[in-house]
Amino acid sequence: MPPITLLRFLEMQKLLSDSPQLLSVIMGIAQSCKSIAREVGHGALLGNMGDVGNENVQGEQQKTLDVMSNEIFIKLAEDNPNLAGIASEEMEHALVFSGKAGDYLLVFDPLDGSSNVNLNLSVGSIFSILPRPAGDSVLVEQDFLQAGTQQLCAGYALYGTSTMLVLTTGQGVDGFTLDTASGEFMLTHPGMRIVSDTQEFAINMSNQRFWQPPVQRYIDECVAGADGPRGKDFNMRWVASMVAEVHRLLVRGGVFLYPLDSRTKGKGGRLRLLYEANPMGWLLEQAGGLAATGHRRLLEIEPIALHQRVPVMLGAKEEIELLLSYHSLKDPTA
Ligand code: AFP
Repeated sequence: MPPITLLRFLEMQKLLSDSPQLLSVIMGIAQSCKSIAREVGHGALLGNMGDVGNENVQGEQQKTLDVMSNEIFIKLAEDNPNLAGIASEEMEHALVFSGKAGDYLLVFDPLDGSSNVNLNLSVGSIFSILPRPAGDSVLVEQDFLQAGTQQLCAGYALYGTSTMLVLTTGQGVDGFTLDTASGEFMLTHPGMRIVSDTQEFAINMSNQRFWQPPVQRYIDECVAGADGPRGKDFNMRWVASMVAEVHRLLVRGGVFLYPLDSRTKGKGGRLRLLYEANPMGWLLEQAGGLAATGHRRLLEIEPIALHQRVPVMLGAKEEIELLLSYHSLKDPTA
């Protein structure tokens, strides 16, 4: 089969005939991610690897490339008539384009894992397209607070050894690699599925003393390896870039955990629901995996705030189900 471009693939998914407006937003996101890939790749050459010297709404040091990536998405939204508003990790409030009658909202983390950017480790952009709520009322920030089940398209760009775009529109997960010669995203990973068996877990082990008992038990059993109850050895990875971790799950399986712990309990967790957990959670579900908080399905959470944080457990179905079973026990250590 001849190589297929992203546009041709989406046309084959009937997106063009069913909703050319949604297709134009997806293609706009792809174009924005190409621009971000270029800025990230030239960051050191253009002196853009530093911090801007202030914190973002998350209380995190904002990097120059965070701001540049955010501005690239804002430009996309300003230019695309189908986007009525956007919300970003880097902006305290949603940006509503009152003069526009667009049918879609875009929420995103413009440069996830940016604390890695000057280490030349993989970083990425995470995006999620939501429907503009029906009715002709003026769009307000509350309209962005939609459960993950409402997403129309979700995905990420991975700025790694190659630049990839991985997305779902609810018809499975497909991956595209940027051909820098043509500037086209080419279909290279059709029908990505997470393998059910796994020997790999991703968690920040330095937080172990803060974890709740169910997670302690699950990780202890993985670390116990072949001599323990799992009867096999496990490998551990932690890149501190969610996009890279999720991509690894889709390519070779495993679990990614950022659970609630005694430090983050007051804030609800570490990772953000709308533009990190929900898009990644939908991708994992579409690839045959599960996405949970420990007690419930991630995508069913009704958001109460734009930057709401949640515990995140993503990955192979059997592994997440085992974690959920430990969370349901009165004494998880039994
Ligand atoms: P940054 O975007 O601030 O680098 O945070 C990345 C992230 O949100 C997610 O991509 C990582 O999985 C997680 O944080 C890493 O958290 P720790 O730094 O606590 O390990």
